Amino acid sequence: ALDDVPGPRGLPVLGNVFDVDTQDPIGGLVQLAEQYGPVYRLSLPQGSRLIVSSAELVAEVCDDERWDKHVGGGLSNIGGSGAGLFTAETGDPLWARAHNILMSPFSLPSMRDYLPKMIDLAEQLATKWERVNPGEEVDVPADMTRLTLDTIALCGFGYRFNSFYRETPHPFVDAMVRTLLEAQTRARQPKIAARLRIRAQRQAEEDLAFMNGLVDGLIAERRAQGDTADTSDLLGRMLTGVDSRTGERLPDDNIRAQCITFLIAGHETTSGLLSFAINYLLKEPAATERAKAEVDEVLGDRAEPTFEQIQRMTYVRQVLDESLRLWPTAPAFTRHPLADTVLGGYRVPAGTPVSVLIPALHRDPAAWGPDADRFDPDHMAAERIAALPPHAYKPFGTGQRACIGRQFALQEAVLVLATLLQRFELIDSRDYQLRTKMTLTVKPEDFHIQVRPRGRTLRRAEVPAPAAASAPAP
Ligand code: FDE
Repeated sequence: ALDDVPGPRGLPVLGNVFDVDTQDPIGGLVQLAEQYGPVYRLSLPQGSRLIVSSAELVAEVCDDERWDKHVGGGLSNIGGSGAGLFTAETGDPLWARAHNILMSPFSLPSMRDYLPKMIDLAEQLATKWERVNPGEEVDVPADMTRLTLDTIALCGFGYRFNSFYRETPHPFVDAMVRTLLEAQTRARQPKIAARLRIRAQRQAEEDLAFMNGLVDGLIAERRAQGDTADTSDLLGRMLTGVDSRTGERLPDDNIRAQCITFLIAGHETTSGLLSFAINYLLKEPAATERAKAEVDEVLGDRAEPTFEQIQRMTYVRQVLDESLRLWPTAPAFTRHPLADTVLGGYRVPAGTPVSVLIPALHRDPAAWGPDADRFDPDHMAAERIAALPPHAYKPFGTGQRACIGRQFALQEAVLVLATLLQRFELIDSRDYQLRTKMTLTVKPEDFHIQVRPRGRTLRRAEVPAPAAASAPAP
């Protein structure tokens, strides 16, 4: 039974809350995995939860026939915003409808449509870094967050947060972060305490109303544009898309929930990915040289990479894949068995939450070799990946509930990392020692570098001459 699963012995009532380091919850959970093994149990105020980290056990819980995503913890507390893809139950008909409508706009071929917009934001970042005076530093995670938030909003629904022109976050971002932190706080508290958080509750309602209002405004504007409205971005595709199985469309309040979901799911994770990758490159000059050589060979002196060029930068992609191995920025996902089952020799009742602790899974020497803890993009070479046990690498979750934004995040990240390598020397001016911080997702903390332009002149795509200049008016 569950009680037999090893794990820290909790105090009555409080369970293991104090065994989980709240400053560095993921590091704490990884340590417990080293101590208790590939499956262990935490007793939390909400009940028991298992934590698994071996490829063998992860393969079990990834079986969509017998297991499903467990929507719980902080997520289910995001009250009111309806259920976007991330927070919906798999059995919710709106999850399936939205999933079917959104699969195509998030597929690899669709990434071509978003590339010009992604380039727009990559150029804003590069321009900012070009204008830094020698000796001044840039705040890597802060700028990556500006970049990724603005990118998903522009590609998603044609909105510009203009984060590179602001010192402090856009009010939408403040509202979003407060909403998510409040949801996490509530998840950690007994129900009574949550009910007493009246001020926080009022703030949460205001925040939600503000976020909904902004997105509703964008939807109303699109509808008002009628036939002339952009149908190529995510919002356009949601407003016009029908579920091919049922012929149904998405209701407006669900479209709104999806927009907010993309902002939340798409920006912190991708920002962390780019920040970790830069951290690792600073510490591995050989990998940096190889990545730079590839970028120079594929892009030469051409700004604005094409879709095909992005596909060809496979070593840059390996750098990112390897960063996601050592620091998957969404570091866990949770499943439950549909019926009573056996996992690792223990009986597990239906519905028990079982979390996959991805950083521990990704550092298993049985799968990755004796240097599993080392950053080496060769770990991600195609032939190494092909030889891995199934389910040994899961940075984007699993099965039908896997990350729908995977292609989006990877195209954006390859584009941005390549742009930076093409144009800058990245200088580890503080001899940065990686420290992570978990807010909504994991990111390097207090990470500043210097950048020095490589001083090359780049060719830009030819802009056709304006018609008036070539054809004088009659
Ligand atoms: C999802 C996701 C996941 C799973 C979770 C669970 O299972 O719970 C994961 C792990 C992830 N995701 C991860 C990631 C990383 C990165 C970099 C990302 N991600 C990115 C992105 C972007 C975008 C836009 C997104 N992303 C989105 C999303 C969504 C919507 C989702 C949900 C899906 C379903 O249907 O469920 C996810 N994502 Fe991610």
